[in-house]
Amino acid sequence: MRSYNPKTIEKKWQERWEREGAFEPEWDSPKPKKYILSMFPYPSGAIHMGHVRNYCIGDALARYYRMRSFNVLHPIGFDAFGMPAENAAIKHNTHPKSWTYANMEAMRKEFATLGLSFSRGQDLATCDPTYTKWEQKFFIEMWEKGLIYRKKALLNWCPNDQTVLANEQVIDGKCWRCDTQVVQKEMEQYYIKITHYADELLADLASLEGKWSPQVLVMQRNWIGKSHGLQCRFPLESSAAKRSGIESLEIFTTRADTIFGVTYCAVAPEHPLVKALFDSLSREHQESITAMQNTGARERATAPKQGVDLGVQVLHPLTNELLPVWVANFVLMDYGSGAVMSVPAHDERDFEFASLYHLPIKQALESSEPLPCTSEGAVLDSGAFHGLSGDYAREAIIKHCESHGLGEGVVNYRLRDWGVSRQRYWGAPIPIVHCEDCGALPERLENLPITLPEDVSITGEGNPLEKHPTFTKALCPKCGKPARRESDTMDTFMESSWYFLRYATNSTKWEKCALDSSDVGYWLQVDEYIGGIEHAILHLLYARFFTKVLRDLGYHGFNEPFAHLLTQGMVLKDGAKMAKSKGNVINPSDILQAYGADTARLFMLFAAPPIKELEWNDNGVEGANRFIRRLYERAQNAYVSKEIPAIDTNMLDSVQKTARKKIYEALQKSQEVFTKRQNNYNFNTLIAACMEAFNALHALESEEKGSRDSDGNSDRIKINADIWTEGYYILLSILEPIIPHVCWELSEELFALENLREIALDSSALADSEKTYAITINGKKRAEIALPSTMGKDEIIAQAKLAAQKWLADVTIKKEIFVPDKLVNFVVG
Ligand code: ANZ
Ligand code: ZN
Repeated sequence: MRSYNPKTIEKKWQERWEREGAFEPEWDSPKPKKYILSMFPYPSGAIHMGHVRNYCIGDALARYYRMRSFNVLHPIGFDAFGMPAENAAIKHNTHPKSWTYANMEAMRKEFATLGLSFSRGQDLATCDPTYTKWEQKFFIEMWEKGLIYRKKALLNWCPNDQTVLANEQVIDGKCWRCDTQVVQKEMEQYYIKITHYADELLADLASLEGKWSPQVLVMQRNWIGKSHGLQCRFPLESSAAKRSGIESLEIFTTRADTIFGVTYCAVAPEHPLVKALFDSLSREHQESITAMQNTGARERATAPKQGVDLGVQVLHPLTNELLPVWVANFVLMDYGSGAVMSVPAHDERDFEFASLYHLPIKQALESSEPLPCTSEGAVLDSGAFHGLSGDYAREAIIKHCESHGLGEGVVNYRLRDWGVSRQRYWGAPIPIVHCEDCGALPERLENLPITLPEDVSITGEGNPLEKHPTFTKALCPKCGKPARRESDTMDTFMESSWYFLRYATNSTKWEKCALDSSDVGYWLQVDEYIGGIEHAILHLLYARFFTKVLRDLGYHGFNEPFAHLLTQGMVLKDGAKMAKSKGNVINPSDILQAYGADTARLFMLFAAPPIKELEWNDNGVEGANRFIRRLYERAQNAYVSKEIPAIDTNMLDSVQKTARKKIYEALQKSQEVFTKRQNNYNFNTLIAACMEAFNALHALESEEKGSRDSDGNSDRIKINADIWTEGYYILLSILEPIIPHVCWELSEELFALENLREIALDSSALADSEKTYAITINGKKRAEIALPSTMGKDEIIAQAKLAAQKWLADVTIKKEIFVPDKLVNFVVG
């Protein structure tokens, strides 16, 4: 018996696929298409198990649809800009570019050893100037449409290194390199108006219902965070108004119904009122406020509550009570109006703050729970709103404020505009030129791409582009005078926001255009997008947004890029996410070395449904390997007929029927899993069905041996061989998307077929060969018999009488009730 040797088999097929360019899509094809996309990787240098899982899922889908004669686009590339390359450059004294390109090469080799059927001709690296060029053009087009603006923003700044720090580089409020306390510094930044599209981004989520995971839809909705509320003015008490030059404090609340419980107001540390009163505050208070301002927004969210009494009062707009105004670290300047009306009785944060600083707490809603009570309740005020609750109360109070000129009902979004500038080297340069006379202007299109100079040394101190001797030197696009080129680069989320459109443009056109609208129109939407849940918000929101912007810029005509989204679960080891720090990493290359790609692929898809977490299990890997080995080694039982035999089902006995039925059940399962997206592609059930079918073929074998010994029935042996052969053909076609190498090897050997084809479902094979009948007498169950499903009614009733003989002996049958496939009842007297 020959033995299974994955190394030779896999190498043979991988070389052949490579040589033949086997997975290139057709362009300008009349065929129906499928666009299957796994999220592209960052070129870290080596793939991890999360990648393997991601690509095995995508590859199974791509291969399935290719077999069904779809034109399939299944591209891969690299999200190649970003900070890790700079960090590696500092650490290993290399250049980000050479580090990145070397890593991409290494990872492409790994993809090949996994047997992934990528459309290699569409492979792209986002750091390539041909990619940068078009991204810069998009930037300019958005700028000209008024979708990009500059605004001062607070950035993490290390005073020692004189450099801007990314959030990840701030550790416990200190610089990651030198441990200096980080401060917030105001600097001009570039913003894209994603808020302009907030309503559309929210509304179109409805069209993704049932197609994207519900969890992701919820996260996107919350991130956009549309809320209806009251914007309302609390007038400053007159001496305070005089001192600050500010008439009133504008607040935003979603809980206008709680307005009679306001006991103080709170403002963000950056609020104009704080600026106006700053000099009048004590030294100690000034220092506390400065410390709050120097804490990044992310840290403030989790920091303990902190506040300072501003020493001024405002008037409650409905009751005219005097209320103190505090600065509070949890009030954000960039949400609502940067100020809140505080209702400690009905809001957790206000309650905590009031308890800390001994501020009054006033219940405003009926409640049986202890305070703070955040649920709805009837308004306790004795005035016009008394007894109203929830939306009724809010509506009535908003109406009242509107009619008295105190405030108005507003819609607020949590979504902020997208800050896209980074003070980093390894990114796409922002194509803006600063002229002393003409201001900030976009580069001329003929000067694109603006490429990165390579003669820089990456030290981690500042942005090397800023200090580069020639990079910053430019000519004003308008007046032609010497001007300064922008040294900021773009957020790398820009690149990942349109790569799926670029992939869908034939790469032969990449020099000439950004996107080809007819190519993109043919391939989009992406039929299945597969990736990690960690991209549920930013990447997926930016990609949706960019798609809408490019639509409005005339590049294409659709609204949403990803028809379906599959978020895969994490790969765990010993219950924890694989991580170097935990020492529980299983290296894909070790598994490939020991077992081969088919085993790795089978394990990945068998161990858990794609959306669930997958626990690594050495026994599971062994089991997957054993199944493939048996499949390979027993292939000789399929007596080669080179053709799929036609099987006369009338000739089959029940064991044969069962074997054939199991095979067709597996085929049916495969169609359900793949085409109906059953339970988000629960490949595990389909693989289990294949294993069961394979075992049923074995049952046939032992039965055959038995019969050969006794009467040497050669017809039976011929039929068994036919069932094996047909079974193999079907199993190979079902399993090809999952374990392609061994399936191609066997199908070449057994059938000498060019291609594995999909087989039509033979529904007659699926019918049960036997039916079980309950036999009841006067409704009481007495016996059960199994009968061939081909048996007719009269025969069945005769058999039933035989089986129930002893209960029927002394009685007369008054009536026979027959329920097909289920039951025979005798009514007796
Ligand atoms: C009074 C109140 C009473 C509130 C109550 C809540 C519960 P969403 O729903 O997320 O939009 N808020 C408003 N502006 C803020 C800012 N700049 N920084 C921090 N918090 C701010 O949140 C709206 C609620 O968040 C508002 O409603 C306000 O507190 C607070 F029982 O006003 B509320
Ligand atoms: Zn100029």
